[in-house]
Amino acid sequence: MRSMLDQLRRSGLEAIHDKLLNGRRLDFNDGMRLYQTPDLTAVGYLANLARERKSGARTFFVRNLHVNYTNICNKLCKFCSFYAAPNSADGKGYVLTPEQAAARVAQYNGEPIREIHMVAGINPKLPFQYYLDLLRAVKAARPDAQIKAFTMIELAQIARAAKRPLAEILSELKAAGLAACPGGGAEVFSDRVHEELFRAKLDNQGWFDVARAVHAAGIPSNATLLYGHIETQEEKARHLLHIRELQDETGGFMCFVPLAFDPSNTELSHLPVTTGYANLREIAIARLLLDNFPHVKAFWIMITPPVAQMALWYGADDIDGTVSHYEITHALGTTSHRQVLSTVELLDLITEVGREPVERDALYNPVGRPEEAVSGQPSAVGLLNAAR
Ligand code: V47
Repeated sequence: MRSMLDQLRRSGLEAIHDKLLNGRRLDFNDGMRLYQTPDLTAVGYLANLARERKSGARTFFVRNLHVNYTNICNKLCKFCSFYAAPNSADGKGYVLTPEQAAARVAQYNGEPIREIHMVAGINPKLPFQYYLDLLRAVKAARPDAQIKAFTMIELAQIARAAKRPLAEILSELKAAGLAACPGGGAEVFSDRVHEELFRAKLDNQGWFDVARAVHAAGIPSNATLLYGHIETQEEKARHLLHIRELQDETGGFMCFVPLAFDPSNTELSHLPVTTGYANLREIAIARLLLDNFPHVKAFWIMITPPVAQMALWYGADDIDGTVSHYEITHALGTTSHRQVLSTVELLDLITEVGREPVERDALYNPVGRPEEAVSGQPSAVGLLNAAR
Protein backbone atom coordinates (compact mmCIF):
# COMPACT_ATOMS: atom_id res chain seq x y z
CA MET A 1 0.00 0.00 0.00
CA ARG A 2 1.35 3.41 -0.94
CA SER A 3 1.59 6.05 1.76
CA MET A 4 0.72 9.71 1.30
CA LEU A 5 4.44 10.50 1.40
CA ASP A 6 5.04 8.17 -1.54
CA GLN A 7 2.22 9.83 -3.40
CA LEU A 8 3.62 13.31 -2.74
CA ARG A 9 7.04 12.15 -3.93
CA ARG A 10 5.63 10.64 -7.13
CA SER A 11 3.67 13.87 -7.79
CA GLY A 12 6.76 16.04 -7.36
CA LEU A 13 5.23 17.75 -4.32
CA GLU A 14 7.57 16.46 -1.63
CA ALA A 15 9.56 19.70 -1.41
CA ILE A 16 6.35 21.70 -0.99
CA HIS A 17 5.29 19.34 1.79
CA ASP A 18 8.66 19.92 3.51
CA LYS A 19 8.23 23.67 3.21
CA LEU A 20 4.79 23.47 4.75
CA LEU A 21 6.02 21.35 7.65
CA ASN A 22 8.90 23.78 8.27
CA GLY A 23 6.73 26.92 7.99
CA ARG A 24 8.55 28.12 4.87
CA ARG A 25 6.77 30.21 2.27
CA LEU A 26 5.87 28.77 -1.13
CA ASP A 27 7.14 30.63 -4.19
CA PHE A 28 6.18 31.05 -7.84
CA ASN A 29 7.78 27.76 -8.91
CA ASP A 30 5.90 25.91 -6.18
CA GLY A 31 2.70 27.51 -7.46
CA MET A 32 3.45 26.31 -10.99
CA ARG A 33 4.17 22.79 -9.75
CA LEU A 34 0.81 22.78 -7.96
CA TYR A 35 -0.94 23.88 -11.15
CA GLN A 36 0.85 21.29 -13.30
CA THR A 37 0.58 18.05 -11.38
CA PRO A 38 -2.43 15.95 -12.38
CA ASP A 39 -2.59 14.53 -8.85
CA LEU A 40 -5.29 16.70 -7.34
CA THR A 41 -5.66 14.57 -4.23
CA ALA A 42 -2.01 15.27 -3.35
CA VAL A 43 -2.57 19.03 -3.85
CA GLY A 44 -5.73 18.76 -1.75
CA TYR A 45 -3.88 16.90 1.00
CA LEU A 46 -1.37 19.76 1.27
CA ALA A 47 -4.08 22.42 1.14
CA ASN A 48 -5.99 20.65 3.86
CA LEU A 49 -2.90 20.75 6.11
CA ALA A 50 -2.77 24.53 5.61
CA ARG A 51 -6.53 24.87 6.10
CA GLU A 52 -6.62 22.91 9.32
CA ARG A 53 -3.66 24.84 10.65
CA LYS A 54 -5.71 28.06 10.26
CA SER A 55 -9.22 26.94 11.10
CA GLY A 56 -9.18 23.33 12.27
CA ALA A 57 -12.49 21.76 11.28
CA ARG A 58 -14.36 25.07 11.45
CA THR A 59 -16.31 26.16 8.38
CA PHE A 60 -17.73 29.66 8.27
CA PHE A 61 -21.07 30.56 6.73
CA VAL A 62 -23.25 33.67 6.73
CA ARG A 63 -26.91 34.48 6.28
CA ASN A 64 -26.63 37.01 3.50
CA LEU A 65 -28.35 38.66 0.59
CA HIS A 66 -27.20 40.57 -2.46
CA VAL A 67 -28.39 43.91 -3.78
CA ASN A 68 -27.16 45.00 -7.22
CA TYR A 69 -28.21 48.66 -7.23
CA THR A 70 -27.60 49.29 -10.94
CA ASN A 71 -26.66 47.18 -13.95
CA ILE A 72 -25.69 50.21 -16.04
CA CYS A 73 -21.95 50.02 -16.63
CA ASN A 74 -19.51 51.77 -18.94
CA LYS A 75 -16.70 49.20 -18.60
CA LEU A 76 -18.05 46.67 -21.13
CA CYS A 77 -16.01 43.74 -19.79
CA LYS A 78 -16.10 40.77 -22.16
CA PHE A 79 -16.65 38.26 -19.36
CA CYS A 80 -19.73 39.98 -17.98
CA SER A 81 -23.36 39.08 -18.70
CA PHE A 82 -24.80 41.45 -16.14
CA TYR A 83 -24.26 44.92 -17.55
CA ALA A 84 -26.37 47.21 -19.72
CA ALA A 85 -24.33 49.84 -21.55
CA PRO A 86 -25.20 53.47 -20.72
CA ASN A 87 -27.81 54.86 -23.13
CA SER A 88 -28.38 51.43 -24.70
CA ALA A 89 -31.65 51.26 -26.54
CA ASP A 90 -32.73 47.84 -25.24
CA GLY A 91 -34.32 49.32 -22.11
CA LYS A 92 -32.67 46.75 -19.84
CA GLY A 93 -30.70 49.24 -17.72
CA TYR A 94 -31.95 49.99 -14.22
CA VAL A 95 -30.96 51.97 -11.14
CA LEU A 96 -32.56 51.20 -7.80
CA THR A 97 -33.38 54.28 -5.77
CA PRO A 98 -32.12 54.10 -2.17
CA GLU A 99 -35.74 53.54 -1.13
CA GLN A 100 -36.14 50.63 -3.57
CA ALA A 101 -32.91 49.05 -2.30
CA ALA A 102 -34.12 49.45 1.28
CA ALA A 103 -37.48 47.91 0.36
CA ARG A 104 -35.71 44.91 -1.18
CA VAL A 105 -33.73 44.38 2.00
CA ALA A 106 -36.84 44.86 4.13
CA GLN A 107 -38.46 41.89 2.35
CA TYR A 108 -36.16 39.72 4.45
CA ASN A 109 -37.18 41.28 7.75
CA GLY A 110 -38.25 37.97 9.23
CA GLU A 111 -34.79 36.44 8.65
CA PRO A 112 -31.64 36.98 10.73
CA ILE A 113 -29.57 38.31 7.81
CA ARG A 114 -26.05 39.32 8.93
CA GLU A 115 -24.43 40.50 5.70
CA ILE A 116 -25.80 42.62 2.86
CA HIS A 117 -23.53 42.35 -0.17
CA MET A 118 -24.08 45.35 -2.41
CA VAL A 119 -22.23 45.82 -5.71
CA ALA A 120 -23.14 47.07 -9.17
CA GLY A 121 -22.00 48.39 -12.52
CA ILE A 122 -19.99 51.56 -13.00
CA ASN A 123 -22.73 54.05 -13.76
CA PRO A 124 -21.19 57.46 -14.46
CA LYS A 125 -24.49 59.27 -13.91
CA LEU A 126 -24.75 58.51 -10.18
CA PRO A 127 -23.63 61.39 -7.92
CA PHE A 128 -21.66 60.88 -4.69
CA GLN A 129 -24.76 61.67 -2.62
CA TYR A 130 -26.53 58.64 -4.14
CA TYR A 131 -24.01 56.25 -2.56
CA LEU A 132 -24.34 57.84 0.87
CA ASP A 133 -28.15 57.77 0.63
CA LEU A 134 -28.04 54.15 -0.52
CA LEU A 135 -25.92 53.04 2.44
CA ARG A 136 -28.02 55.00 4.93
CA ALA A 137 -31.33 53.70 3.56
CA VAL A 138 -30.20 50.06 3.55
CA LYS A 139 -28.66 50.37 7.01
CA ALA A 140 -31.86 51.98 8.36
CA ALA A 141 -33.89 49.10 6.90
CA ARG A 142 -31.64 46.46 8.51
CA PRO A 143 -29.57 48.03 11.32
CA ASP A 144 -28.73 44.53 12.59
CA ALA A 145 -26.92 43.55 9.36
CA GLN A 146 -23.49 44.69 8.19
CA ILE A 147 -23.09 46.15 4.73
CA LYS A 148 -20.28 44.71 2.60
CA ALA A 149 -20.34 46.92 -0.46
CA PHE A 150 -18.49 48.44 -3.41
CA THR A 151 -15.58 46.80 -5.21
CA MET A 152 -12.33 48.71 -5.64
CA ILE A 153 -13.56 49.66 -9.13
CA GLU A 154 -16.77 51.17 -7.75
CA LEU A 155 -14.84 53.02 -5.05
CA ALA A 156 -12.59 54.61 -7.69
CA GLN A 157 -15.75 55.74 -9.50
CA ILE A 158 -17.36 57.05 -6.30
CA ALA A 159 -14.27 59.17 -5.59
CA ARG A 160 -14.42 60.44 -9.16
CA ALA A 161 -18.11 61.34 -8.73
CA ALA A 162 -17.28 63.14 -5.46
CA LYS A 163 -14.27 64.88 -7.02
CA ARG A 164 -12.54 64.32 -3.70
CA PRO A 165 -9.65 62.20 -2.44
CA LEU A 166 -10.49 58.58 -1.76
CA ALA A 167 -9.34 58.70 1.87
CA GLU A 168 -11.80 61.49 2.60
CA ILE A 169 -14.83 59.81 1.04
CA LEU A 170 -14.03 56.44 2.63
CA SER A 171 -14.55 57.85 6.10
CA GLU A 172 -17.93 59.26 5.00
CA LEU A 173 -18.98 55.97 3.46
CA LYS A 174 -17.93 54.21 6.64
CA ALA A 175 -19.97 56.61 8.77
CA ALA A 176 -22.96 55.97 6.47
CA GLY A 177 -22.78 52.21 7.14
CA LEU A 178 -20.02 50.65 5.04
CA ALA A 179 -18.50 47.86 7.15
CA ALA A 180 -16.38 45.95 4.61
CA CYS A 181 -15.69 45.67 0.88
CA PRO A 182 -16.12 42.58 -1.29
CA GLY A 183 -13.26 41.24 -3.38
CA GLY A 184 -14.60 41.79 -6.87
CA GLY A 185 -13.08 43.69 -9.75
CA ALA A 186 -9.64 42.15 -9.26
CA GLU A 187 -10.20 39.68 -12.15
CA VAL A 188 -6.61 38.65 -13.06
CA PHE A 189 -3.67 40.94 -12.37
CA SER A 190 -2.19 40.61 -15.85
CA ASP A 191 -1.78 43.50 -18.29
CA ARG A 192 -2.44 41.08 -21.15
CA VAL A 193 -5.79 39.89 -19.76
CA HIS A 194 -6.69 43.45 -18.75
CA GLU A 195 -6.10 44.61 -22.31
CA GLU A 196 -8.04 41.74 -23.86
CA LEU A 197 -11.02 41.46 -21.55
CA PHE A 198 -11.53 44.57 -19.42
CA ARG A 199 -9.58 47.35 -21.06
CA ALA A 200 -11.86 50.20 -19.86
CA LYS A 201 -11.62 49.20 -16.22
CA LEU A 202 -9.25 50.54 -13.58
CA ASP A 203 -5.85 48.95 -14.21
CA ASN A 204 -4.17 46.47 -11.91
CA GLN A 205 -2.05 49.05 -10.12
CA GLY A 206 -5.20 51.14 -9.60
CA TRP A 207 -6.94 48.21 -7.90
CA PHE A 208 -3.99 47.88 -5.51
CA ASP A 209 -3.93 51.61 -4.74
CA VAL A 210 -7.64 51.63 -3.88
CA ALA A 211 -7.30 48.48 -1.74
CA ARG A 212 -4.42 50.10 0.14
CA ALA A 213 -6.53 53.19 0.84
CA VAL A 214 -9.50 51.05 1.94
CA HIS A 215 -7.40 49.10 4.41
CA ALA A 216 -5.73 52.29 5.66
CA ALA A 217 -9.22 53.64 6.38
CA GLY A 218 -9.81 50.63 8.65
CA ILE A 219 -12.20 48.90 6.26
CA PRO A 220 -11.39 45.23 5.70
CA SER A 221 -11.96 43.64 2.29
CA ASN A 222 -11.79 40.43 0.34
CA ALA A 223 -9.89 39.70 -2.86
CA THR A 224 -10.91 37.57 -5.84
CA LEU A 225 -9.49 35.85 -8.89
CA LEU A 226 -11.69 35.30 -11.94
CA TYR A 227 -10.43 32.11 -13.57
CA GLY A 228 -11.47 29.75 -16.33
CA HIS A 229 -11.33 32.10 -19.36
CA ILE A 230 -8.15 33.14 -21.23
CA GLU A 231 -5.74 33.39 -18.30
CA THR A 232 -2.63 31.21 -18.02
CA GLN A 233 -1.38 29.27 -15.01
CA GLU A 234 1.57 31.68 -14.74
CA GLU A 235 -0.81 34.64 -14.60
CA LYS A 236 -2.85 33.00 -11.86
CA ALA A 237 0.24 32.17 -9.77
CA ARG A 238 1.47 35.77 -10.12
CA HIS A 239 -1.99 37.10 -9.21
CA LEU A 240 -1.91 35.15 -5.96
CA LEU A 241 1.61 36.31 -5.13
CA HIS A 242 0.72 39.98 -5.80
CA ILE A 243 -2.20 39.72 -3.41
CA ARG A 244 -0.03 38.00 -0.81
CA GLU A 245 2.46 40.86 -1.04
CA LEU A 246 -0.27 43.45 -0.48
CA GLN A 247 -1.60 41.49 2.47
CA ASP A 248 1.92 41.48 3.98
CA GLU A 249 1.80 45.25 3.70
CA THR A 250 -1.73 46.07 4.93
CA GLY A 251 -3.13 42.99 6.71
CA GLY A 252 -6.56 44.20 5.59
CA PHE A 253 -7.79 41.17 3.65
CA MET A 254 -10.20 38.78 5.32
CA CYS A 255 -10.88 36.20 2.67
CA PHE A 256 -9.79 35.11 -0.79
CA VAL A 257 -12.55 34.13 -3.21
CA PRO A 258 -11.68 32.23 -6.40
CA LEU A 259 -14.51 32.96 -8.87
CA ALA A 260 -15.16 30.36 -11.58
CA PHE A 261 -15.99 32.01 -14.91
CA ASP A 262 -19.52 31.38 -16.17
CA PRO A 263 -19.43 31.91 -19.96
CA SER A 264 -23.19 31.90 -20.54
CA ASN A 265 -24.57 35.07 -22.17
CA THR A 266 -21.10 36.67 -22.41
CA GLU A 267 -18.83 37.53 -25.34
CA LEU A 268 -16.85 34.44 -24.34
CA SER A 269 -19.79 32.04 -24.49
CA HIS A 270 -17.78 29.68 -26.73
CA LEU A 271 -15.58 28.76 -23.74
CA PRO A 272 -16.40 25.68 -21.66
CA VAL A 273 -17.50 25.93 -18.04
CA THR A 274 -14.85 25.05 -15.48
CA THR A 275 -14.77 21.47 -14.18
CA GLY A 276 -15.06 20.38 -10.56
CA TYR A 277 -11.44 19.25 -10.80
CA ALA A 278 -10.32 22.76 -11.86
CA ASN A 279 -12.45 24.45 -9.19
CA LEU A 280 -11.00 22.33 -6.38
CA ARG A 281 -7.46 22.94 -7.60
CA GLU A 282 -7.97 26.72 -7.64
CA ILE A 283 -9.19 26.70 -4.06
CA ALA A 284 -6.37 24.44 -2.92
CA ILE A 285 -3.62 26.49 -4.57
CA ALA A 286 -5.03 29.73 -3.16
CA ARG A 287 -4.95 28.21 0.33
CA LEU A 288 -1.36 27.09 -0.12
CA LEU A 289 0.08 30.29 -1.62
CA LEU A 290 -1.94 32.78 0.46
CA ASP A 291 -0.43 31.83 3.81
CA ASN A 292 -1.32 35.26 5.22
CA PHE A 293 -5.05 35.15 4.39
CA PRO A 294 -7.25 34.05 7.27
CA HIS A 295 -9.92 32.51 5.01
CA VAL A 296 -10.51 30.99 1.57
CA LYS A 297 -14.06 30.81 0.26
CA ALA A 298 -15.82 28.15 -1.79
CA PHE A 299 -18.50 30.29 -3.47
CA TRP A 300 -21.07 27.56 -4.00
CA ILE A 301 -23.25 29.57 -6.34
CA MET A 302 -20.52 29.44 -9.02
CA ILE A 303 -19.11 25.95 -8.42
CA THR A 304 -22.31 24.19 -7.25
CA PRO A 305 -23.08 23.06 -3.69
CA PRO A 306 -21.61 19.52 -4.11
CA VAL A 307 -18.21 20.86 -5.28
CA ALA A 308 -18.22 23.57 -2.58
CA GLN A 309 -18.82 20.79 -0.05
CA MET A 310 -15.79 18.84 -1.34
CA ALA A 311 -13.78 22.07 -1.24
CA LEU A 312 -14.03 21.98 2.55
CA TRP A 313 -11.37 19.23 2.33
CA TYR A 314 -9.38 21.08 -0.36
CA GLY A 315 -8.49 24.28 1.47
CA ALA A 316 -11.75 26.20 1.88
CA ASP A 317 -12.93 27.15 5.36
CA ASP A 318 -15.79 29.42 4.23
CA ILE A 319 -18.80 28.40 2.13
CA ASP A 320 -20.31 31.90 1.80
CA GLY A 321 -23.98 31.83 2.68
CA THR A 322 -27.61 31.57 1.93
CA VAL A 323 -27.14 34.11 -0.94
CA SER A 324 -30.48 35.54 -1.96
CA HIS A 325 -30.71 37.50 -5.20
CA TYR A 326 -27.27 36.99 -6.84
CA GLU A 327 -27.53 38.67 -10.25
CA ILE A 328 -23.94 39.15 -11.45
CA THR A 329 -23.92 35.88 -13.33
CA HIS A 330 -27.46 34.68 -12.85
CA ALA A 331 -29.75 37.53 -13.76
CA LEU A 332 -33.16 36.54 -12.53
CA GLY A 333 -34.98 34.19 -14.82
CA THR A 334 -32.01 33.40 -17.07
CA THR A 335 -30.82 30.24 -15.40
CA SER A 336 -31.90 27.06 -13.75
CA HIS A 337 -28.93 27.21 -11.32
CA ARG A 338 -29.71 27.34 -7.64
CA GLN A 339 -29.76 30.83 -6.18
CA VAL A 340 -30.55 30.20 -2.53
CA LEU A 341 -29.75 27.58 0.10
CA SER A 342 -31.59 27.44 3.39
CA THR A 343 -29.51 27.58 6.54
CA VAL A 344 -30.39 23.95 7.24
CA GLU A 345 -29.17 22.90 3.78
CA LEU A 346 -25.90 24.76 4.32
CA LEU A 347 -25.44 23.17 7.72
CA ASP A 348 -26.12 19.74 6.25
CA LEU A 349 -23.49 20.29 3.53
CA ILE A 350 -20.92 21.22 6.16
CA THR A 351 -21.67 18.55 8.74
CA GLU A 352 -22.03 15.71 6.21
CA VAL A 353 -18.31 16.03 5.47
CA GLY A 354 -17.33 16.15 9.12
CA ARG A 355 -16.72 19.88 9.34
CA GLU A 356 -17.94 22.14 12.12
CA PRO A 357 -20.24 25.02 11.08
CA VAL A 358 -19.64 28.49 12.52
CA GLU A 359 -22.13 31.19 11.64
CA ARG A 360 -20.30 34.46 11.04
CA ASP A 361 -21.06 38.10 10.34
CA ALA A 362 -19.54 40.09 7.45
CA LEU A 363 -16.34 40.61 9.48
CA TYR A 364 -15.91 36.94 10.41
CA ASN A 365 -17.00 37.39 14.00
CA PRO A 366 -18.77 34.22 15.06
CA VAL A 367 -22.44 34.82 15.83
CA GLY A 368 -25.05 32.70 17.48
CA ARG A 369 -26.14 32.42 21.03
CA PRO A 370 -24.05 34.61 23.37
CA GLU A 371 -22.14 31.71 24.91
CA GLU A 372 -21.34 30.41 21.42
CA ALA A 373 -20.10 33.79 20.24
CA VAL A 374 -17.73 33.95 23.22
CA SER A 375 -16.13 30.57 22.54
CA GLY A 376 -16.24 31.12 18.80
CA GLN A 377 -17.11 27.46 18.42
CA PRO A 378 -20.88 27.02 18.29
CA SER A 379 -21.99 23.43 18.23
CA ALA A 380 -23.62 22.17 15.07
CA VAL A 381 -26.58 20.99 17.12
CA GLY A 382 -27.09 24.45 18.61
CA LEU A 383 -26.98 26.02 15.20
CA LEU A 384 -29.27 23.45 13.69
CA ASN A 385 -31.82 24.03 16.42
CA ALA A 386 -31.54 27.80 15.95
CA ALA A 387 -32.03 27.39 12.20
CA ARG A 388 -35.17 25.24 12.32
O1 V47 B 1 -15.62 41.32 -10.25
C1 V47 B 1 -18.35 38.87 -13.59
C2 V47 B 1 -17.12 38.34 -11.44
C3 V47 B 1 -17.28 39.66 -9.63
C4 V47 B 1 -18.68 36.87 -14.31
O2 V47 B 1 -16.04 39.17 -1.67
C5 V47 B 1 -18.07 36.78 -13.06
O3 V47 B 1 -17.19 37.63 -0.66
C6 V47 B 1 -18.07 34.51 -13.16
O4 V47 B 1 -16.67 39.81 -6.52
N1 V47 B 1 -18.63 34.52 -14.37
C7 V47 B 1 -18.27 40.26 -8.67
N2 V47 B 1 -17.77 35.62 -12.47
C8 V47 B 1 -18.66 39.24 -7.60
C9 V47 B 1 -17.69 39.18 -6.47
C10 V47 B 1 -17.93 38.33 -5.29
C11 V47 B 1 -18.81 37.27 -5.34
C12 V47 B 1 -19.03 36.53 -4.20
C13 V47 B 1 -18.39 36.82 -3.00
C14 V47 B 1 -17.52 37.90 -2.97
C15 V47 B 1 -16.87 38.26 -1.69
C16 V47 B 1 -17.28 38.65 -4.11
O5 V47 B 1 -17.96 38.68 -10.38
C17 V47 B 1 -16.67 40.53 -10.69
C18 V47 B 1 -16.16 39.50 -11.65
O6 V47 B 1 -14.90 39.05 -11.28
N3 V47 B 1 -17.88 38.04 -12.66
N4 V47 B 1 -18.85 38.16 -14.61
C19 V47 B 1 -18.96 35.65 -15.00
N5 V47 B 1 -19.53 35.66 -16.20
